[in-house]
Amino acid sequence: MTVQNNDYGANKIQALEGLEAVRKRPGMYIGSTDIKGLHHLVWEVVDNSIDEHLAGHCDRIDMIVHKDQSMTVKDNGRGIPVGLHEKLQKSALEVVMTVLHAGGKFDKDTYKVSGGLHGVGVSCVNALSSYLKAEVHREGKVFTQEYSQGKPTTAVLEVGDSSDTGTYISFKPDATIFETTEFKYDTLAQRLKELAFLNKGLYLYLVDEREIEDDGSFRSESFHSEGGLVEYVQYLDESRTAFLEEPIYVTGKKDEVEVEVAMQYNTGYSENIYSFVNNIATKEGGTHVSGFKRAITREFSKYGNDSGFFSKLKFTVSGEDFREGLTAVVSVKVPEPQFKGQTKGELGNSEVTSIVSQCVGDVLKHYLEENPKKAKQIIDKVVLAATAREAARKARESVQRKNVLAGGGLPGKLSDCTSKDPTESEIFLVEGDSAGGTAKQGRDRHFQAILPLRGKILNVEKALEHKIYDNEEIKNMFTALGVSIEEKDGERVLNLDKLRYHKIVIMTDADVDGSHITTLILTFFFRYMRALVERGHIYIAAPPLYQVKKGKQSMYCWNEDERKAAIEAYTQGSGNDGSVKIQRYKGLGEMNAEQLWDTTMDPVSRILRQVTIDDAMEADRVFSMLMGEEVPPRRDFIERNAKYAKVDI
Ligand code: 0RA
Repeated sequence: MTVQNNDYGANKIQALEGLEAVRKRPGMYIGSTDIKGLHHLVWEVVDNSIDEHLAGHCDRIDMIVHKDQSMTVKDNGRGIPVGLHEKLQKSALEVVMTVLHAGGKFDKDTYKVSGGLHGVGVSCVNALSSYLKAEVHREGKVFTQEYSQGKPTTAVLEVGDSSDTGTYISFKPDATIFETTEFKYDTLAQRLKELAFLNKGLYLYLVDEREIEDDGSFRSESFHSEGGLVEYVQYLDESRTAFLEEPIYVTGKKDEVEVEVAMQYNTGYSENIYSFVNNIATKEGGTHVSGFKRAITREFSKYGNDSGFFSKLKFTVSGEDFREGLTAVVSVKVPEPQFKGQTKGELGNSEVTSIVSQCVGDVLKHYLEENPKKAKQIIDKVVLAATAREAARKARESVQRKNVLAGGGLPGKLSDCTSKDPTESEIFLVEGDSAGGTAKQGRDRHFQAILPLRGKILNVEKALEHKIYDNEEIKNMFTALGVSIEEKDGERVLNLDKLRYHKIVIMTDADVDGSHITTLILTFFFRYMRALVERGHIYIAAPPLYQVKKGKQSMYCWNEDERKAAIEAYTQGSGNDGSVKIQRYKGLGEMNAEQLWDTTMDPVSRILRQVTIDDAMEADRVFSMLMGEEVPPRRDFIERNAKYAKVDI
């Protein structure tokens, strides 16, 4: 019999609790060392400043990206305490910056995130930075301390006087740890925008000293929202037509759980619920979203039944009928959140369901009583949704039945692979028959299938669900992929049990039309096959933009820098670039089968980008903006993005 020696484990953990542990296994603390992990450093610092805001001591945060890829985050909070930490006989500042998990020991009254990856403390950022400087304005003075890889290189120094308070953290991520150290403006801006909506009243500023505007100033943006979640919902729906004059707004608090919700109905058909726990997005929802849905179903059902609006219906109204054309943001603050699910993006605390349900239910009940006209309009819309769902079910079942009667055959246009093992099989969704033909010749038929998609795929923004099953291309996609939509407890679910390929690759031309088609296909996946995106089955192929040739040598290039480097490499020595030929690929059709295989399809040399739910969500937003009825936001979007857009619109 073996006896587990628990003491050994505990001691070992103790010994590893220094910042060395963070450097040894960075992934355990910040998730990864790729571009995502890099930005995680920023959010770790900003989280601390946001905590100061939540505690009522900070209304401004500045973020500055410097030319050398270092970053400064400034806040006007209380400033990290600098006094002596009795037990460790060091300045509290040094303790916060150099001892793992020390930050939380000082502050009370704020919502700390114990699950997920946030909340590991600013000392982790210090450990993973080749250089860090903390500057504290407090008690009328300015104090600084500098570090390298988490170790102090100076004492805590008093360097001057100050009439305000705050904390400035400047850090340079350690290039020996991170795969890339280049911060992305769009990633920073997008999250700051979200944080502004989630924390009304807070001023957030972003300055990027790496990019100079035409007038000589740095690229910069500010983010602020007085309306908070109400403005967030209005922003999310800016290209849709609102149903209610103002979004319905809910706030409440029970047992230390804070609830804040804004919701609006629009004339569209999709359901968009965005949820957050302690300012962190919960992509997979969880108990707070369940509570929200429960309240909607309960209150509207009761109202619809009591007022007799549902009495003539020949079928039942389901939960999702109440959420058609609903856009909502559900934000909760939970003292000790538990995160579940594959990506830890789902709230697990069971007590939160009834708290949210009660808060939202109270407000909804009141709203329906006070606004009978609006209530009737919403109920009419729900009845329409239920009717449409019934029609969609019939259309879907008819298509599925016809397919079974026809022998359950695969689409004629599909060139299937020979392998029957979904885990090794791939399907390329290719724009146009001619590129489809080239792909068919170029592929490895053992594991690669080709489905050409012809013409404009149905504009899913305006189509009612039952109409999409009339569309050949869409029917082909369902049958080729082997997925089906089924109903369980009145909710539509995507059945992936018979999924025929684990990699679904969208392959379009590297031009404007191609990127539109990609947006269109992504929008379709986002709305009707979301589970495929969530499980990471969707990819985008990246064909090269150029081939640079000299004699028998050639190089494929995916961007301008590579093109310049290739020309440089071929002209060196000869001083004669006349023999160098550059071919610009605009379409897949310009490559022959062998070239397409080498550059875009061969698993050894190709570049595939896995589509995240964020990408799909953004595609959906861009798509509804470009296709939607409201023209001004579309024009505004194009103008705002024209300068920085990577694809021109
Ligand atoms: C510990 C205690 C207090 C504030 C902070 C840390 C603090 C940390 C960071 C990190 C970035 N900005 C920050 N601002 C504050 C409370 C201080 C007090 O009670 O005065």
